Amino acid sequence: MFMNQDLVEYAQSNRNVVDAYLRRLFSEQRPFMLQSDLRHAFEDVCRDFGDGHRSSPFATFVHFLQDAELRDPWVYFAVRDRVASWRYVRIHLGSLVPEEITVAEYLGFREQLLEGIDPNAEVLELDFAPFNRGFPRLREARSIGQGVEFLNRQLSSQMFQNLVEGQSRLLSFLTLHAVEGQNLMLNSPFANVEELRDALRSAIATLERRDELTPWEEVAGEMARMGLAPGWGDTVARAAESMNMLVDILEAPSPATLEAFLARIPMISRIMILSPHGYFGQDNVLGLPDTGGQVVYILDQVRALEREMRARLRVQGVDVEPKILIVTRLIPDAGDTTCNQRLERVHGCENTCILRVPFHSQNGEVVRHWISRFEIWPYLEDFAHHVEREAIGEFGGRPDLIIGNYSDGNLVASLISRRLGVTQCNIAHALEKTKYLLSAIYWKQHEPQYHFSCQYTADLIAMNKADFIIASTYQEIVGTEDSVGQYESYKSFAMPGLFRVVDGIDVFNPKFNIVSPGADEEVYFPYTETDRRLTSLVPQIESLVFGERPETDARGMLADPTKPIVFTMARLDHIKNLTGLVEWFGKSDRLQEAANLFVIGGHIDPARSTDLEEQAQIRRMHELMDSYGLDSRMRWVGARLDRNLAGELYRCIADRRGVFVQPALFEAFGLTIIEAMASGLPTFATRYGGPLEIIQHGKSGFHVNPNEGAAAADLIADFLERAAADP
Ligand code: UDP
Ligand code: LCN
Repeated sequence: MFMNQDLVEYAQSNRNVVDAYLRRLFSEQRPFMLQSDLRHAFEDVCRDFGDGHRSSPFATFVHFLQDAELRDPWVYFAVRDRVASWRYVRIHLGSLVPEEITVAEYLGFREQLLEGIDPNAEVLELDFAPFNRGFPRLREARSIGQGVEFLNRQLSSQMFQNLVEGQSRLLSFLTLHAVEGQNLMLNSPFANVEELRDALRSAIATLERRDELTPWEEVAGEMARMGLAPGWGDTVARAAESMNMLVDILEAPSPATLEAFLARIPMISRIMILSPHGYFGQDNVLGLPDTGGQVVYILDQVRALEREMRARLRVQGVDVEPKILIVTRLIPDAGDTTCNQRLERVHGCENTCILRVPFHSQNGEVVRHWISRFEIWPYLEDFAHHVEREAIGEFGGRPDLIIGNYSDGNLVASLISRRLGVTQCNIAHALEKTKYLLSAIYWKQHEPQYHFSCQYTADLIAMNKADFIIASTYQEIVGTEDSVGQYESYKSFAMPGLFRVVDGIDVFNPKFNIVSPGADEEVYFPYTETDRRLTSLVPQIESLVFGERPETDARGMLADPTKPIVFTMARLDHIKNLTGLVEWFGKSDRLQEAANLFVIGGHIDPARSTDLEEQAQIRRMHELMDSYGLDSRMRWVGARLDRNLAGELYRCIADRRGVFVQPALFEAFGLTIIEAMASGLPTFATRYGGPLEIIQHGKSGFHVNPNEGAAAADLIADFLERAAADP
């Protein structure tokens, strides 16, 4: 604990050190300082006052500082002494002793200092904590993200402590339970748990007399007379096993049996997945603005989900066909994509479709053109109404589960799931808040371009409304010891003039569950598995990389095709920092000596882009290629590759002893990283965000700091030089 007696005593008996530290901070003449600035300043003080102070309580305090606001004679500090644990402290230049303050006081000072908000003005303060009162929460930071296991333990211990109540709740749930109007598990109202237990005992005895593989249908009549409906299993052996589990739970519930039994109960057959923004399609869309990993993730997810739901329903003997609808926006002027089609079957699925619903302007007209994800907020409420109606029509009723994706999809999921009373799951993919430094406090500056006022409000509503949230990594929820998690950043923040959030989300809530995405092994497999390789695609890939086909949308022609290739591929937006990588390459003679650079992203002609940010990046890319004279050492292609071609491309780069670089300023997860790694490419990825958890630096790849381009270029050059000497 940082705010202990030791710290206060240290400050009292080392007033000169604390004074020197504060004065050192003030000497920068900045109202706001970040973690690295605060640590550097203390280094300077230790140089003057002696190394002994490095192990003092004050050093520990400084180590935990996240940021500071300064206005003579006060410094206000945000202190994060472990993941998800925040305190606020201020020190006066006169007293020099740290004193703890509330989060509201801290945020109030910040609003006043950075945005000139009158300290006496009325501020709308948001506190979500009371809504979770009484709901179980995790205690240990290391358990964050394992909500389901925790809830199963809670549920079984509650049942154990109050067996009678727990049993009767389970009984009424099993009595009411139905899927698509079909009664499952129990079909007669048992008067009490004793009666249920008796029925289960006789049913088990009956089932165990039959051959194990006898189908449920053959015993269904007899079971129905005992009060038991389908849902226990497709064969008598499986049904008896499920019934035995319930008998065990009614006797003494253990978390493992409860979890296994609940997992067997068929509950879900119709799922609606919402992903409004971007171009949601199966072909020719990846790499278009706002169209990347989320689309890949959902298409992979539905194939797996449909298969899994069908298998689970079958093995429980339930004759219901699962159905999934991916709901997105219909874009009439959809270019060469299928985003103008209302309904599209998903390849590789039997009963999964993309349903597209248009946006309407205020006068009710259909909006024809693509709209950036930052501009779509005004359309979403109307969109939600239309989606609700159309989806109910397609399903023939309500879905069992609604999954939102990204801020917009999660908001629409919140609106519809509230109206329909359906369970809601959120998947963030990327929360914009941590991508842009100080984006909440300076929201007004960003507002014309990004509308964070809408987005962060939507995020708060949706993350609090969701029944469960799937995160890709632990750091997405709570960051690391040094960096703040994406969800954690919603705990408390100020948007001056809009609202002040004193408790926006509880990351200890068991609604958080980590399920990391993967790369489809059919598409992304090691380059060494030669018999699976799609060799017919190689000529097309060679022409992409070496530019023999002039019609390709490309710039640059590699003069020495024998060199290894530094490869990168992403949507061409500012945060992806592809232009950053080009600049590192342009400035590094060593890297240019060791390799060629190959970039896939955006368009070469800015006139072909409809997105302002992409247009700016295209112009920047041309400027860099011109100013560093890169046309013979670098090739840049604006292409939408289909999945098989992309998979084979990574492997072809590996054949040529190349590497993959993901240079983003921040990356929420980063599917390209796992695709490259799965293909066998040595991978260098940003140290900000998900890649920190995907890659173990120096073992399974390398982290690069996107703000230190020269060091990143050296790291890559070192590797290529070593690999050249020792293939
Ligand atoms: N992608 C692609 N072509 C492109 C850019 C991206 O096929 O020009 C694919 C890439 O292979 C990956 C996804 O789009 O599957 C991007 O996902 P990632 O998580 O890396 O980034 P996002 O775009 O979601 O931020
Ligand atoms: C969006 C992103 O920006 C990526 O970091 C993720 O990998 C992708 O979605 C899939 O979740």
